[in-house]
Amino acid sequence: MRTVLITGASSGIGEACAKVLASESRYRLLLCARRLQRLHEIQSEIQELFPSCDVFCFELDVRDREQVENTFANLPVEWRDVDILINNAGLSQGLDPIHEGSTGDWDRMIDTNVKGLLYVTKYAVPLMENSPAPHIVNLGSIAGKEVYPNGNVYCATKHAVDALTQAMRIDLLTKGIKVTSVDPGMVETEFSEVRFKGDKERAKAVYKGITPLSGQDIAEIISFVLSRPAHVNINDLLVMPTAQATGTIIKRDL
Ligand code: NDP
Ligand code: 8X3
Repeated sequence: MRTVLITGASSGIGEACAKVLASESRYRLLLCARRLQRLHEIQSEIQELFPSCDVFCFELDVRDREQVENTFANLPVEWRDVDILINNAGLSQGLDPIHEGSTGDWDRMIDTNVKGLLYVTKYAVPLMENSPAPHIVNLGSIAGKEVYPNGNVYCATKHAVDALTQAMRIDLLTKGIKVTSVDPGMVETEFSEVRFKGDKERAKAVYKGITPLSGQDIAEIISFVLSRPAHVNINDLLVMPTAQATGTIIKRDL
């Protein structure tokens, strides 16, 4: 059994990863996010479908450095060895030109997507010391490869994730930790609702006239990445809906 720690497991890609990996009977799951109630609901669904899958849920705000350090140091003793970290927690806030952007939005994105990922990685790597096959998967984005209009700070955070993935691959090489970046284009999750602060209509319009990726699509790719033999690492995997050529060139059937 390999133990997988998934951040941001309460919805979207993180939730789908939990469910896909649970279905494979070779993983036990450490699930965290801020919404503990949602995690417990997901845990119940998983345990109904896959009763032999061990799941432990805990509340975590990745922006809170002390909470990350203390929570990881005080995990139940049977959960202190981690094989796989999926650095998935992340968000976008707003879509405004840079001179009109909200500094609060900028702080939330930088604190979550960059500093949160750093805190989680720093305090999770020691939990991977005993793993025979340690692996970190970071959720990057097409926004970490290109910049699109009004995407400014979100794109900057995902470019930072791209740089950190490369840096981790170098720094963690001697520890034998594989590091992979999975970089999706448009995936229909709660992402756009969060970006547009609960405006469901605006969020829905983002995916109008295309078949976007689903959390399940990304989870299946992550499952494939994790199942490669010991000598194979997928460094970077960019995946788009067929209808999306670049961050902004999209063919919509309207
Ligand atoms: P969702 O909004 O559906 O899920 C985001 C998850 O991140 C939630 O579980 C949320 O949990 C968690 N999260 C947000 N802030 C925090 C925090 N401070 N501490 C802990 N957990 C947090 O979006 P996605 O599933 O789409 O996003 C997952 C990742 O994929 C993100 O990193 C995103 O940038 C990336 N991505 C998404 C794409 C898309 O088009 N959807 C494309 C490319 C990359 P909670 O609110 O309970 O804390
Ligand atoms: C999320 C995808 O295109 O909104 O990272 O940047 S996009």
